[in-house]
Amino acid sequence: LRVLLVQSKWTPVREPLFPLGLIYVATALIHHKHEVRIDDSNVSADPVVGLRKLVRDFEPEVIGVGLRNFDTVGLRNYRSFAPYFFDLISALKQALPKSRIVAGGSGFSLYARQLMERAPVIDYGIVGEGEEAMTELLDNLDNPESVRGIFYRTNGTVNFSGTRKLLDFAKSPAPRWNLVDFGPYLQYPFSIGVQTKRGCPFSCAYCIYPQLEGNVVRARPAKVVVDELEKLAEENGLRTFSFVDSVFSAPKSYARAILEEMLARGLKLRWRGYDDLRSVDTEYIKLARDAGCDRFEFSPDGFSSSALTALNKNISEQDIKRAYTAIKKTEGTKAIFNFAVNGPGESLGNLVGIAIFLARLKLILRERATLSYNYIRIYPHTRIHAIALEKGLVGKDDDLFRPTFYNPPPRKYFLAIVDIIMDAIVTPIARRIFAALRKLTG
Ligand code: B12
Ligand code: SF4
Repeated sequence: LRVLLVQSKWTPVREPLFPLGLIYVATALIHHKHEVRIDDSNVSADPVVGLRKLVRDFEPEVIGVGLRNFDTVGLRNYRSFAPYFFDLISALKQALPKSRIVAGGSGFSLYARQLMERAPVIDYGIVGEGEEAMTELLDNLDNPESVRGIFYRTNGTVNFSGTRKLLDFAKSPAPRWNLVDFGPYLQYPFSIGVQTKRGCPFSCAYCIYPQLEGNVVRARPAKVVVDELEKLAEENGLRTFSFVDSVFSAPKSYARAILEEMLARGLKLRWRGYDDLRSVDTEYIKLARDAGCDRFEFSPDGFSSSALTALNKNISEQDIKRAYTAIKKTEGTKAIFNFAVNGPGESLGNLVGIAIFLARLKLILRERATLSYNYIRIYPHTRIHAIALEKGLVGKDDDLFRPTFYNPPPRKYFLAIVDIIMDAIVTPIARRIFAALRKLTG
């Protein structure tokens, strides 16, 4: 079949990202003899006109639309990208009414039923990994119920065919990178993603990554990953990239194997990825820095032991301090620390503790540390959802399609004032102080 895969739009609110998910799906489809084209609305000057022309010329029988970013997640400066998605699928259906529309991607997977119910132009929805589900669906367009992992319609009702087994990612073929022109993405540092493994074995209370990728780690051989990086650098001009694993540095032995191989081959690449606080010590930080890590990213989320326990983080305050000390001691490193405020197990005293720790961190590491805080998003079927239900913070009929955050009163009122003060006064003053310090110290 002729299949067009399109990435829904989120620019200019966020920068474009290389459509890695679409590349993986396309690779599987090409392997099964389908003819595939990819279009990313985020890098087109005029996505609607460009797509109309592509649809007219290529006449796809199936159009797969990827919704990666449903929204910006956080409560602060919240933006939804769903309107772009609804406009895009309607325009595509209008341009070629006889084509079948299949939706997929992480943003779609989180709200698959709700999106299917709100947008009748979507014929089928794929939840989670798309490679095998999409391949099987194309062979069974008239009996989608026989394919696992599919939302489909019968007489106007949305049905789900059941959860499917995870893909054997370790054996999946190398992505067909050249289906997409690297040119537009090379201008945006770290916008090209490389995936070493799928799955996260941890179960933090708010997190949906194990829902999206499973909780069993499925890793590709380290050598194969580094071969891919080397090839991308030589043939496609890759200079910076992101490891898009749910957590890059766990398991540590696997991350080390990749980093050591990168160093042994002398790859001069800069990269970013998410880190596991348990695995980080000075030795690991040095290795990652030498292998090109541009910035470490930690998400302790809580700080006190009561908050860390309630969030099921399985880390301690000591782990956070060890990571901070390792960064401090290792020259040429930068790190971002993400915290959640007003989560379960949090008290006003704890919040003051976080504020003192962060102030110290910033004063000592200065521009090497970026601090970020947000509120916990309640996604369906997570432990935080169960806690919020138990505490009466969400109703049992609330499908959470409208973004909902764990932010109970009375602290929510206090924090709303802190947010305003931070945005209007503290952040601009801190920026000026750091700019002045930068001038003074050259
Ligand atoms: C790594 C990552 C990042 C990195 C990306 C680096 C890079 N260069 O790519 C960084 C840190 C920059 C990032 C930023 C953001 N991210 Co992010 N990110 C991820 C993460 C961990 C992995 C994404 C990934 O590339 N996976 C690997 C690819 C291969 O998988 P995939 O895209 O899911 O594709 C598979 C399936 O979804 C499916 N599929 C995909 N497309 C399609 C299309 C069709 C038709 C079909 C059938 C199937 C299909 O098949 C693919 C192969 O199996 C996910 C969480 C997760 N574990 O999935 C969040 C995630 C995708 N991010 C998310 C968001 C929101 C963001 C931000 C908007 C956050 C913000 N506040 O700014 C920004 C947007 C940045 C931007 N410029 O667009 C959300 C999206 C859900 C939502 N609520 O919208 C997620 C799910 C995390 C979350 N917090 O909920 N992110
Ligand atoms: S927050 Fe990170 S470590 Fe925890 S479950 Fe999610 S991906 Fe895994």
